[in-house]
Amino acid sequence: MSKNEKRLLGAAAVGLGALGAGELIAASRGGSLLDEVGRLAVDYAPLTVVEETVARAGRHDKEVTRYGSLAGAVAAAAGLSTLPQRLRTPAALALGAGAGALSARQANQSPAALVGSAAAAGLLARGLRRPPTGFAGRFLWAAAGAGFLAGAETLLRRADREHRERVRRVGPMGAHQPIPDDGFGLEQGLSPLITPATKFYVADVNSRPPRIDPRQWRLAITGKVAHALRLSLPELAEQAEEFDAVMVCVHNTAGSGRAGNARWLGVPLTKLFDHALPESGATRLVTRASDGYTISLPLEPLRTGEWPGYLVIGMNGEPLSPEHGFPARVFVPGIYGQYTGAKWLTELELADDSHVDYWIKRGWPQEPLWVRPQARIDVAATGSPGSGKCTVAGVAWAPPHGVAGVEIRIDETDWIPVELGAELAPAAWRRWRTIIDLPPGSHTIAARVTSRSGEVQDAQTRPPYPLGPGGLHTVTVDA
Ligand SMILES: Nc1nc2c(c(=O)[nH]1)N[C@H]1C(S)=C(S)[C@@H](COP(=O)(O)O)O[C@H]1N2
Ligand SMILES: [Mo]
Repeated sequence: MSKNEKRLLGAAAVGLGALGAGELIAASRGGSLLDEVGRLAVDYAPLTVVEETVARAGRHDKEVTRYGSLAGAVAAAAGLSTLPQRLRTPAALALGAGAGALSARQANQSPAALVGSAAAAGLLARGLRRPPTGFAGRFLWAAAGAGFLAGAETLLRRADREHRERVRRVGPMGAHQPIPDDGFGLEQGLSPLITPATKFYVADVNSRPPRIDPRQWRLAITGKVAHALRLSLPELAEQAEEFDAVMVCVHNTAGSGRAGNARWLGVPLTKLFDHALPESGATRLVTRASDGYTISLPLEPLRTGEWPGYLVIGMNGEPLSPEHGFPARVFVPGIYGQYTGAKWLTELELADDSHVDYWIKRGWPQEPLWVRPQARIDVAATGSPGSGKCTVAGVAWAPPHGVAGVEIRIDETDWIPVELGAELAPAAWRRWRTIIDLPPGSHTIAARVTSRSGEVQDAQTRPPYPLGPGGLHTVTVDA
């Protein structure tokens, strides 16, 4: 190893040690330096990088962000060691201060992470004055760092577990009626009619869900209203009703799993407006969350009920889980998750059109995007060898109007309609199935849905950005 390489490796070890120490200090106060760095990466990465990561990482995007941040921070530390010695200390401190200042701009920046980053920067500056060149020195820094990181992770998991317990103690949220049967039962491999919260996709800009204390929490309704309101969770629960709807991420390309169907408990937004009385200058409903995320929706269609929006506080008979936005979120069935309203809601602000949202700043269109109808093939299973029979089944959605029909096509021939399960609600997903005869050999099967408003699923493959994904889910089977 050359001297240079040794120095770089030594600096990387120092970086790991300093980061680990900072993370442990942050974690002991319930925060995380790495989560904060990950969040900065999400907030400041160019849109193309975000899109590419989401497309490639799929449902592992959070792990990718977390370990990517770790690698990035260690590489940055190693990079600092290439500076002349007298610049290293100020550069390390500037790095820590810069990261701290950027994350302090977040609404929910945790003082814990600031304390942790100050400690990490100080330690980094010290260690970089003379990075270890021998194996033992490097090993010591790196092993300490890894140990600290593992300790921090244990503390954070424990805090998350305790929070989950606190959420559970809030008690049931919903009528706990039995979920109606759509006539399909539990078909092997087919998605259930209602997606359990633990299987429901999670999409947000954070590494870990914020922990919000339900006893302290109040939903504030503010801005251009005659009556500003502050409502507790029990007060909201009194006015809530259940509804069934599919939630879909704008990144759900054909066949992927960023969609889930749930029985939600929510207060119709029209009821909240009746109490708060928006003033004439109010044109947008801004949903603000404790993670600094905001998304706004035009007020008029929500106020008239043309778009039936809800302040949601329950999912499948339980409080929202921490991942899915405990204690409250806004959801307008039929609008993509990114536009439908914030999880971990703190405030509903009635504002004018000057407000600019999180994703709009990043280049997404200003107005809400509506979910494009999609059919997904969950099962394409051939029967016993040579039987020629193949069961094809899946789910399809076309909120808010509902699914009128689903068809499949084998090897680019004609579209054939399939059997539909009973409809839970027009905004919910609907299951479908059929058994087809296939000659021996390899075949491709595609599915498409038609909405009750007459919209046929777009067959043209398109990326999620900028208007939502297009294309058909297609699978290959061997008969
Ligand atoms: N506060 C907050 N709300 C948010 C987001 C977020 O990053 N922060 N992500 C949105 C996106 S992109 C989607 S797809 C849905 C996902 O909700 P889920 O994780 O419960 O499936 O939440 C939306 N609400
Ligand atoms: Mo999303």
